[in-house]
Formats: sequence, C-alpha cells, structure tokens
Amino acid sequence: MQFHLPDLPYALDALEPVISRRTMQHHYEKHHAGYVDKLNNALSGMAVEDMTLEELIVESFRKENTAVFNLAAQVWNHTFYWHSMTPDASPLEDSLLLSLIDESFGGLDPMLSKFKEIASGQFGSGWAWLLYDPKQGALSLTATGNAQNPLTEGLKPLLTIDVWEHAYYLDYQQDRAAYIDGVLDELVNWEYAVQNLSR
Ligand code: MN3
Repeated sequence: MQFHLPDLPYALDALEPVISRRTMQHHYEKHHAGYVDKLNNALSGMAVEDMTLEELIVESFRKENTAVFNLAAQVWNHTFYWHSMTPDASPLEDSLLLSLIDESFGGLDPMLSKFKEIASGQFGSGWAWLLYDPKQGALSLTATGNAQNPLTEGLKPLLTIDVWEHAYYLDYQQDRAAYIDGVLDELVNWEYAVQNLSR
C-alpha cells in the first residue's frame, strides 16, 4: 500500500502575502512530502491493504504504534490544513455551522478570538482545531501536541491551523501570533468547514 502526496488545492504562491511561496515550498514539498515517504517506508511489509488514511490513524493509535501513527496523522493533518485555507476566502454565510458557532461561542468574532488564543498558546509543536462533537452536538476548539489528531477521540475536525515552527518561521520568525492572525483573518476556507460539518 502506498499513500500519495495529494495535490495542493492552489498554487505555491497563492496564499501570499500571509504565507510566502518559500514557506509553502519547504512546508509542502519537503515536510509534507517527507511524511508521506516516511509513512510508506514504515508501512512496507505491514498488512494495511485497503485501509484509508483515517482508518490507519485510528488503528495505529489504538495499537499504540506511535511511529506509524505520528506519520499517518502528519500526512492527514497537512492535507486538511491546506484545504482549511483558500486564497478566495469569503465570509461564512448563514448556515448550520454559523448557528452552532453562535450557540457554542456567542458569535463568529468570539470564536475566532478564542481560536487565536488557543493556537498561540499551544506550547511547542502542534495543531489548533475547530471541532464538532457528534455526541454533544456542539463545537469546540482545542490544541493538540505534535501529530496528535482529534479523529482518535471520535471528534470531527472542521478546520485546522499548523502551529509547528516550520509553518511560519521563515515568514514571521518567532511571531506565531502574527501568522495565526493572518491565516484566521484572511485565509479561512469556510466552505470547506461547512462541507466537513455535513460529512
Ligand atoms: Mn507542518
């Protein structure tokens, strides 16, 4: 079984000036591609035929196969992150998602402020997520360390932002908050979040 590096949904320079072409080249062509290669190497000889990447994430987590889990989750997280952003961002329209955001956070602006706070506050490498909890019927925001992925807890990711240093260091150096502001103010792909909620 070979997993493949998915195409980027836009050109390498499409997210400028928030994320530079140079960052995208390193991040997509080196980091993301590297995780795909290492995952395929780690899986050689293992019986994972017909497993989707999501199934592999949940299964390797359950079996405490940390090496495979970390790589599979990093492959999935990056693909999800690219799609969480768009150069053609438009405001979130009236939708079930907007109603849930109102219910769970008291509005879009308070939700975005909290998203920024959680993403900035993640100590070390990781991800910040907007999630739907099917059991509670409610949204939540959380940060996870390293490769950790909310799929393992039965939660449905709607959006993510990568807060590993490689995501912003070339453009913003240590100023993670400026990168997060740029992404959440300019690049959020609400259409993708709406699709994820209805999946
Ligand atoms: Mn990354």
